[in-house]
Amino acid sequence: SLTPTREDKFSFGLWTIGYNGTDPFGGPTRAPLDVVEGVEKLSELGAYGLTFHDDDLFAFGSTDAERQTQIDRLKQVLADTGIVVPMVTTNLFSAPVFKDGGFTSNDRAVRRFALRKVLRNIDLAAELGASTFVMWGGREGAEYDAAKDIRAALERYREAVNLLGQYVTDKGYDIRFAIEPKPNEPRGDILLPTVGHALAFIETLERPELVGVNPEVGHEQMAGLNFTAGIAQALYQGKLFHIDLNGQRGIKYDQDLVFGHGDLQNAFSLVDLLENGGLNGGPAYDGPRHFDYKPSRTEGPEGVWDSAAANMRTYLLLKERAAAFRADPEVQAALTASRVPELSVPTLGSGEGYDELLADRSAYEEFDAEAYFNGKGFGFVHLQQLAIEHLTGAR
Ligand code: GLT
Ligand code: MN
Ligand code: MN
Ligand code: MN
Repeated sequence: SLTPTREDKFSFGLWTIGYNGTDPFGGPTRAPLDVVEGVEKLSELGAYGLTFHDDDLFAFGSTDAERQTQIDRLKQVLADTGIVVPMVTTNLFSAPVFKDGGFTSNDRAVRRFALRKVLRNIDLAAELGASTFVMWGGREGAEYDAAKDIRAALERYREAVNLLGQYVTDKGYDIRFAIEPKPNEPRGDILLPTVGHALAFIETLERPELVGVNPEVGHEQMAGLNFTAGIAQALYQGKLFHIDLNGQRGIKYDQDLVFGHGDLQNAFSLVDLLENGGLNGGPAYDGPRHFDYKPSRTEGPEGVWDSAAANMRTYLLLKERAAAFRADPEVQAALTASRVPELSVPTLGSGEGYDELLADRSAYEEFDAEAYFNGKGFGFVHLQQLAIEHLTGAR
């Protein structure tokens, strides 16, 4: 069905529906959104979850009493609506003190303050039952090569994440961390710029099992990368702890469009992967379908809710189209003709090593590569056209 339900696990950042339209060139186009109204609206639209930064809920510099009032108001509306908080994250980028980063600022006092801010917010995440803690390090980076010792910065990043892993372990919190890569913006270059960089970094940690990735569609596409392929690798490595869905059109500033309003073909293959798993099997994703988009600056308040609904509807449309794609016998035949299933067959036979391979004359001495190839193609274009026909509803 194209009507979102709680089972679809759609969640939204409070900063997404609450985005007031401010950009580097001009001020807000919309009034501030109150969290209670936001949660009520999401609930009406069929979402199941709300996520937030500390500073989305209570302004940076709030007193303890102000902070508690907002937490209580959130808890009440969660109880009233049944909306859950699957993920929480910390703002280490808006306050001017973080202009050179939080965990990796050259200024040690800032790094210590950043850690305290995160520890406090992890306690809140645990209190609200969140199981994922996202770390987007948008200010962790530099504009100038002379400004940052990258190896020292990575060492401080590592020190910070190790400390957080120690903390949740000692506290017995059921929380895992998800690093969100982004190549640039607001920094000229951001540390851990892509999914691949983050996956490599995670393996250097003291508790790698506690840390995965939260890839965002637009962030990988800003780096010219194929988002679906990056997600497939994250799934392959058991590291897709969370996901930020949105739309991006090419290599430019972070657009944060509605999901599917950017590269629609890649959105189709992404939903197919998340819902149906790999073409040859392999796990699908069962976490929150989290939208991290910005309602366009041209929109009034109704446009905020139109766009929130559009994210979910586009996802569900693509889910229907992907199911039809998989179920189509012609697609199945095309996949076989393209030898897609054959990639699951190990290259060596069981018990075979290099000795046996070297002894197999049919693999080399008697393998006539030209005769074998004989001009034959893989038929990928036909297969892709079938995908397009399903995507456009022609089949
Ligand atoms: C910020 C960023 C997003 C991150 C959020 C989590 S904050 O809006 O642009 O991509 O997911 O910190
Ligand atoms: Mn973005
Ligand atoms: Mn963003
Ligand atoms: Mn994001």
